[in-house]
Amino acid sequence: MKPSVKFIHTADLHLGSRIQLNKDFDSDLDEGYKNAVYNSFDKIIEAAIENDVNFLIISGDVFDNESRSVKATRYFKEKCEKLKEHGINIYLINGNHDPYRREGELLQLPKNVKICDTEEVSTFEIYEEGKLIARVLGQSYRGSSESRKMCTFYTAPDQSVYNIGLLHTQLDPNDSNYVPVSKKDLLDNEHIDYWALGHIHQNQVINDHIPYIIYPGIPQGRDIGETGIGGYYLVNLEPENTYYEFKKTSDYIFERLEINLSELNKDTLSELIYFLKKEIDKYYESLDKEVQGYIIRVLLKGKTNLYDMFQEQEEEAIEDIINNLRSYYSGRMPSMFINDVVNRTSKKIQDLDYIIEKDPFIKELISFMSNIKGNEEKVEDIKKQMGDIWNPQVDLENQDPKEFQITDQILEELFEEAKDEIIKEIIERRDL
Ligand SMILES: [Mn+2]
Repeated sequence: MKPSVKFIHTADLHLGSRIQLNKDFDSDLDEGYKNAVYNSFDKIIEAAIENDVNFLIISGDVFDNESRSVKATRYFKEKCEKLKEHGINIYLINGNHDPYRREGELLQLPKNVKICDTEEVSTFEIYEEGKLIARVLGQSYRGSSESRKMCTFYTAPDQSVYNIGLLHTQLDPNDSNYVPVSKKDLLDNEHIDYWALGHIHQNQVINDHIPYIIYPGIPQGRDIGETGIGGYYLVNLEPENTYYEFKKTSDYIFERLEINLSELNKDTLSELIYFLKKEIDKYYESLDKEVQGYIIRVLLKGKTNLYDMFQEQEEEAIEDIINNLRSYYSGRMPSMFINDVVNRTSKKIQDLDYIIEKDPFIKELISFMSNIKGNEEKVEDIKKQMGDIWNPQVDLENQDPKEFQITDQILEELFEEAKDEIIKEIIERRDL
């Protein structure tokens, strides 16, 4: 029977980066935001010691930058030294953000840090009390992109112990930037029992039995593109009692909150703000209170009488809403920071249902547009014509909030908006 092995699997620490907010960090009050990325790694180190794990795995992107920040490197070194005192080794691969440095690391890292090679797969044998209990295999990025299909070369001499493979990949066989492999490629490799993946910043379990395929995600999200709670996996591989648990680490959580204004039959900004506070209060009550705070993007949606007001002075109106909400939510525990408010509302057309019903042309137009939505070829055509700022390739690691990525949901919304706009124009120009 294989010996049991217990370890922590993390990835994408991005040390040296920090939370990005839609404001300047100005006071001691912001210390929490400044240190959150470091704090999340502290929690991982504490957990490794408390759980007395056999080792810690980091599947790439320890550092945010190829050049490494001195502060981040110093910090990482100290934390690794702490694990060394407890006899815990760290096995890591370099990812696309912190590829191998020819000139060496900035600081000499302690001996318990084992970095996988770039030119071939490194295999580390893990011993406890003189007995082999597991193997860790991995290969590092040479540069900020990596087109080698590395997982093919992960071969273990035998299956007498669990073999754990570290890989930094987007898990997309067509993406040659971040190791082009598919889930099937990983399943087909019979040598590996647990694929410890890194690169995608959302935690996800791709395969929940041998071979396990798991992304731990980023321990602390840094912008509105990295929503949800961050953490790591505590893993215990054992013939009769295998388990893996997601453990939370983020102090701050980014979330998007959609608020539909269709039900708000009011016309003034003050009534809107009152309504938003009520909606956000309800949302706040529903949140997990075991964190330092929340950073929220408020998305205004739906058909509203306030549409014209937004058309005329969107920038000032949004600024006014943000200022009001920020002061209303200041001083709470957990904290609640309104990062931004995005207006995606559309115009309310009076008696629209009646008009559609009575107007054969508009009725025909709507049915024509619904048919397009169901036609894959036409949808692909439309995607191509949307222009360069729209990125049809969704980058799962860095969902840049400033870049437009065409997900199915966004495309659906665009169709709806386009439909509304066309109908609105027709009706207004006819002067109905
Ligand atoms: Mn990363």
